[in-house]
Amino acid sequence: MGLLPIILKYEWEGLPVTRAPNEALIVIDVQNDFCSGGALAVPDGEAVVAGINTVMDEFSCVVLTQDWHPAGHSSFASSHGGRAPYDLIDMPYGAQVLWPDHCVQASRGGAFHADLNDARADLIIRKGTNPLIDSYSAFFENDKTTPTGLEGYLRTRGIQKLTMVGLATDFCVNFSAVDAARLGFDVRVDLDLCRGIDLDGSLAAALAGMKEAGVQVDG
Ligand code: VGL
Ligand code: ZN
Repeated sequence: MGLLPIILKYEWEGLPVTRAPNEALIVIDVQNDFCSGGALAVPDGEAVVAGINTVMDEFSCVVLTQDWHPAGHSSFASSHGGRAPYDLIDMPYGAQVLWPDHCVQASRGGAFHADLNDARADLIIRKGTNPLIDSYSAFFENDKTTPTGLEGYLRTRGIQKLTMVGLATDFCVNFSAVDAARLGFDVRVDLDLCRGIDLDGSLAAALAGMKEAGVQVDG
């Protein structure tokens, strides 16, 4: 028999807030480049910010991820002569979509949306920092083997249940959710607080793939 979950009650600005201690909110890539006016703008991307800030109060642990590429990253079309954004190429680790330059380390585009409550973050995990490998997932780079360290962080905190929100539904949210489910976490994706890119049916494929992997997809 497992341990009974303990619910902690907090008072915050006079409001009682219930936070389950073994649950984390994983906020994927709510960065300027994925919002309106950004280099890789996800339609309506900034619409998720207010709701994400609100829902943070329900979680004892909040993790933010940040796409964080060095200039000249191998996922950028501009790094491959004769290639255009959204072309597909073969990389040593498999197929890779080429993107406009985005989320370059320390650029304005790589910063979190100004209204995101990043002060609430317990952990900020940066990914896509290896110049040669992209990283959609918050858990593994696109080679599917190099870990980011997030799994160890969550396990050592005793966290088993994850809710994922953010950008983009069909890329970084999808890869993160599927990896988390495969690692044995209980994973929920709240679609109200996600927005997608939808390249050639990628959104429908992602929704089907997440459900297939055992992710609870709702909202
Ligand atoms: C993402 C494409 C490239 C994402 C990141 O956050 O979904 N998509 N880099
Ligand atoms: Zn990226």
